[in-house]
Amino acid sequence: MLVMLRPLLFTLLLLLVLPQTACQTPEPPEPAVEVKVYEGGVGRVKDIVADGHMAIVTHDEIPGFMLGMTMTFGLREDSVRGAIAAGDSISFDVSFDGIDSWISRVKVIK
Ligand SMILES: [Cu+2]
Repeated sequence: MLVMLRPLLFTLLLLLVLPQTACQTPEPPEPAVEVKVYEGGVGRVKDIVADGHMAIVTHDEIPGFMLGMTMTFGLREDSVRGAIAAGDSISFDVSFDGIDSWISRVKVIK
């Protein structure tokens, strides 16, 4: 009798298990990257590089973020890319996501 029931039991077992594996919820998405924005950047554009997508800027201390230095910032916004050129003195905000930094709210001040 048990031998005859085996295929039936196997089928019942499959029916119990299959829907659970088929309907597994997907992995939760990566946690959103936290972007911090530091205001009050002031500096001078030395060069525009990377086909207009980055600027080399000599900047004063950015409060709470970094000391004065010359470094490269991303230009992620079209409006920023079109607004600055080598030699411009600028004020700006810096966004930092833990890996990349880019500038926004850029104003040419001289
Ligand atoms: Cu810097």
